[in-house]
Amino acid sequence: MTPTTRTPTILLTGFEPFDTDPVNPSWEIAKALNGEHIAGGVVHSVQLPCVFGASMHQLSAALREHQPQLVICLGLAGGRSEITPERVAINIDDARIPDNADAQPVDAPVVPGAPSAYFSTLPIKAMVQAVRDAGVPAAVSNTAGTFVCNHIFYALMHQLAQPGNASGVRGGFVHVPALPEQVTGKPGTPSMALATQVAGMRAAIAAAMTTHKDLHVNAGQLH
Ligand code: PCA
Repeated sequence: MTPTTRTPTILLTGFEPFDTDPVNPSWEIAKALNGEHIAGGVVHSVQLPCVFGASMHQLSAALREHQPQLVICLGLAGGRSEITPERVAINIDDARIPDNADAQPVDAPVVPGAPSAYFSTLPIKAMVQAVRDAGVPAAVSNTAGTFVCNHIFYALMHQLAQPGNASGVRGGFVHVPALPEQVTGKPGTPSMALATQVAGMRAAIAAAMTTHKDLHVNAGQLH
């Protein structure tokens, strides 16, 4: 039998709306890119609940089902003006607001007994450069917070760090700004149009697919 070569899958997740917002740009972006071929891979988008625990289980199921080569989880970071690939996931759940199932953990580990933190295995600096080259503001972020986005980012990196990931699937997390319609009543709050966010993420995904050694450029912050 001749072996069939499958187009590599890029798993792209976005979150359902949370808090008081009726929309979450992270899912709108993922939905818009679902089925697109980018740099030799095909995007498969999955929506995750904004719920501690359940989001992690649904992500694990999606990883098993789709066997992706690359995984990028997206989430909204209200108040940010750029597309921000995250550098590090930490092993803590500390919720300022309840999740969509009304849970509000305080100082609980994401995975008990697991390492304190994991770095993204995405080429975050090359991604920032590629997004900027596409004409879209981007920056490396050094904190994904301690809510459900950090939770899913940590769960992803923990799973990819297990010996079962022998083929070296890479993954990480990108926070995105609010949509203009989310901030109409909030003067001074940054936002970015959906089409711009989609174009930025398309460039970021292409960079992640094609860059195996990240750029050695400074993206540090003093605080
Ligand atoms: N943003 C939240 C959770 C879901 C989302 O889109 C966060 O940054 O944790």
